[in-house]
Amino acid sequence: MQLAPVAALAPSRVASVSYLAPTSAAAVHQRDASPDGGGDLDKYYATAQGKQGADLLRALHLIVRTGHVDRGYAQARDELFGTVEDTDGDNQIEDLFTGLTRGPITDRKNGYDKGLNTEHTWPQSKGATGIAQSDLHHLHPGDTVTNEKRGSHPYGDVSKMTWSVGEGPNQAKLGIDALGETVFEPHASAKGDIARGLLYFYTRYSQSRPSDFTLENFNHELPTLLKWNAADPVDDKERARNDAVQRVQGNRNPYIDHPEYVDLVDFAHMPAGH
Ligand SMILES: [Ca+2]
Ligand SMILES: [Ca+2]
Repeated sequence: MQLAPVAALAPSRVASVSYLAPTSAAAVHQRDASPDGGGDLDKYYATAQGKQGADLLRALHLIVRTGHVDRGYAQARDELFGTVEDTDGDNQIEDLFTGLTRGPITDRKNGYDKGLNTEHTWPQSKGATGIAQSDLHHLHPGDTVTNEKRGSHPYGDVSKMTWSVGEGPNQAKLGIDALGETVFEPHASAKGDIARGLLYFYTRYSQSRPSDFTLENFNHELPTLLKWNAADPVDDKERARNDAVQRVQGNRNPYIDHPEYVDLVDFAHMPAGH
């Protein structure tokens, strides 16, 4: 697969073009310049064309598995803070939970020194282990204290708040949802990003499960994720991030490139335990 990275990564390097074969670098450049994706993305998703439901999910699973390289957890986090979360290159990094930025941050160490660590939106305790532990599509920098509050609770809409951080559009909350479950609710413009990351994670791993993989959180989150996906649509920053993740680990999040796939897969009607 020509989109797969071919060169070994140096930790914390910004020169991401060197991770790609020359033909792929050209293709990524072309995609950046073309909001509709162009022919390269069409090729990437060719085997998904015309499919829906479980057939589409299976096709997407095979697409995102192909060329996916495990760079290891340390290197993944270096890339997260060094390149993936800073696609505009201003060394300012956003806290996932509140959307507030911190900097200057150029690598994982700076980030940790400024009170950020690595949030697994699919918790490690629910199966984000092995290659999934270092899968950048579901990792984000998050405030260390807030990250502890989130723990491994599901994401969701809080009805009765018990803890919060940030003000107005930057507020993040812990509390009880309408079903009585303890959930964590981030600021509004993180909701779609988290939803698409978790839908990717399900697509990537539910058919080739890491050890300890469980749908415990996902089954509770799913109705909210579908709502959040619609309420917070894909923007240019999320598209640039998807390109950056591909440069590191060789695969893409289909729900960023093709938001309509979320409805076509019809997650809400997947067979139980699929
Ligand atoms: Ca930045
Ligand atoms: Ca967003």
